[in-house]
This record gives sequence, structure tokens and C-alpha cells, in this order.
Amino acid sequence: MSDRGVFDTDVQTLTRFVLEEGRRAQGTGELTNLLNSLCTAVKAISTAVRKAGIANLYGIAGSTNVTGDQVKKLDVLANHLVVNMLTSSFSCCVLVSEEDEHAIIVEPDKRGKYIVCFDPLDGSSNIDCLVSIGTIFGIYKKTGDGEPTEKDALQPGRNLVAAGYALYGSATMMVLSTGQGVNCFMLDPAIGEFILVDRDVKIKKKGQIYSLNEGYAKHFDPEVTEYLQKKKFPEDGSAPYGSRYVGSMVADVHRTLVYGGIFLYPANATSPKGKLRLLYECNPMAFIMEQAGGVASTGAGRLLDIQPTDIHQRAPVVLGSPDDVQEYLDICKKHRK
Ligand code: AMP
Ligand code: P6P
Repeated sequence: MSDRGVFDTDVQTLTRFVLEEGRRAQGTGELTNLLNSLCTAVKAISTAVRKAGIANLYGIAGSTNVTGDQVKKLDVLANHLVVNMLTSSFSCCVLVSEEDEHAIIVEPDKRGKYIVCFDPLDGSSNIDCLVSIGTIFGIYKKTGDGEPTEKDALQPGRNLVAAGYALYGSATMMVLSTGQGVNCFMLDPAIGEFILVDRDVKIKKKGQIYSLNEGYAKHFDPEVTEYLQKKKFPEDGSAPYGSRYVGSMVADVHRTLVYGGIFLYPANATSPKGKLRLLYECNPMAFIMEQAGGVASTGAGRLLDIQPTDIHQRAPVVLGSPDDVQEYLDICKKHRK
């Protein structure tokens, strides 16, 4: 029954969506529990991010706020929220966080079959100037038998069961794929629920925006320099591309998903492997991009095919609209000859 008047009494929430998908998949409910627990952590992080200035949540870990409370840095707080919500979902056995040097092995009586790699608050260096930040996650199934170890997380991104991100921007949005396309949910603070706003999102075949940190131009490999030259001074009479770079991966990738175009964090002379982390930045974003009809590459091969050797390893990444990424890859191929 639906009353579409002032209050939608049949609103499609992320919780309902995940429950329905779980029923459709005829699962045991473990992934559903995981996703809904992650959703709780994201809601709490969103609240913390939005009141950080007022509640004096900035500052370094270990300082105290005006009321003498122990102040946690937002990214420390975000990490604890994700770890605690996932551990108590009885769905995970290994957690890999950007904030923890080693993988967290869930205690035996709380274990499930999933491995979650996440950056609890990506872009946190932008917090103090109120630039959008995000939470990024990728979910795998444990493949081998026996005691869970850090090695269980060293799976190529093509094994992802689900992945996505939360963007704490002008609004809070959760972008999620479980392998059946990409769906976007906006947090409605009035009811504290994520509401489905964009179903089965597809990226444009070609965009008009390139996004990378041109401050590294001095160190760019030749193919990057050549590609940018073509975008700024098109030889076919087309309009030059616009340039947008927030410096917060979730914001830059989400804009690329919504408007089309290309995002690059390539390797360069100073960062031979690039800067972004494979397990909890590159792979989840690559999964989302491919599910939305986009492309995600290292510049030499499919990003989701990388076999990781270390949970914090970095990878070069170029992703976005298929025609834009392909144009860049063609230049890379030319330079490899
Ligand atoms: P489970 O028994 O809950 O671990 O689910 C087994 C498999 O079914 C998962 O690995 C997914 O591939 C699929 N599945 C289960 N629940 C969901 C869900 N809520 N959304 C999408 N796929 C799901
Ligand atoms: P640079 C933020 O610190 C981050 O990890 C990503 O969110 C972002 O895309 C990248 O680093 C920005 O790095 O070198 O351009 O400042």
C-alpha cells in the first residue's frame, strides 16, 4: 500500500533493497547482514563528519575536546565504527583497513565467510577545509578452508562479490553494486534511511572532463603528457576538455560516474606504482565503473585482474567513460612499442 502524499509510506530504502536482493539470491542472509551493518556504520560516520567542527572532532588522536572527552580523529572514529559494525554482523572473517597495518582476523565465535577491504574515511586530509570525503569498501568471499589469515584478502578485484562507496558531500550518498549493476541511495536525515534515487546507473560512453593532479606534470610519463595535450589542444576542432580535480578519490570518481570523462592517478617518476591503494581504493572503484559500463585499467591491463601480493600495495589507475579511457590506452600502447 502506498500513500504518495506528504509522506511516502512505501519508500524504497537501502535496507529494503538489500533484503529483496538477498531473497532473490536465495542467500543465507549473511551478505544482507553485512551490507546493512555497513550501512549503519556509514550513517554514523556521516553524522560525525557533519558535526565534526561543532563537536570538535578534528584534531589529532589523543587530544581532548572542550568537555574533556577523548577526541578521536574522524578517520580513527570512522575506522572503529566500520570494524565494530562488521565484526558484530557475524558475516566477516578478515577485515583489511587503510588504518590498520595488519589485517584484522575476526574472533572465531563472530566469524562469517566474507572479507572486507575498506578505507573508512578516504580523503581525510581534506576534512579541515570541508571538502567532500568518503568511505570505500570491497567485499570478497573467503575461498580457502582453514583458519582465516591476511592472505585470504589477497584476491584479484574480479573476485569481488560487492563493492561501493559512501560520499559525504553536499548530501550523503551510498553507491553500491553486488554484481548486478550500480544503484545510488541518498541519505534522508529526516528518517535516517538511504533512499534509492538512481537505479542501474550507466556512465556516458564519452565525457568532456579529465581529472588528475597536474601538479605532478614534471614527473608525468610521456603518455600522460601526450594525452593531456590532446585534451587541451584538440586537433580535430572539437572543444577542449574541462579539468576537475578535488583530490578526494570518492568525489572525483563519483563526478566521473555521474558526468562522464576520465579520472587518472597514474604511476610517475616519484610514485612508480601510483599512490592509490589497490585493495580498498582502486579495486572497489574499478568494480563500480565496470558495473556501470565504464573501464578501469592500470594503463597496461585490466585493474581487476591484478593479483595482489600485499594488502596495502598501490596501483596506477585510469578509469571512466570507455571511449575516453580507450583513447588514453591507445596512447600508452603506442609508447610501449
Ligand atoms: P549469503 O548466503 O548471504 O552469503 O549469499 C550468498 C551469495 O548470494 C552472495 O555471495 C551473493 O552473491 C548473493 N547474495 C546474497 N545476498 C545478497 C544481497 N543482499 N544482494 C545481492 N546479492 C546477494
Ligand atoms: P594527491 C586522498 O589523500 C587520496 O588518498 C585520494 O582520496 C585522492 O584521490 C588522492 O589521495 C589525492 O592525492 O597526490 O593528488 O594529493
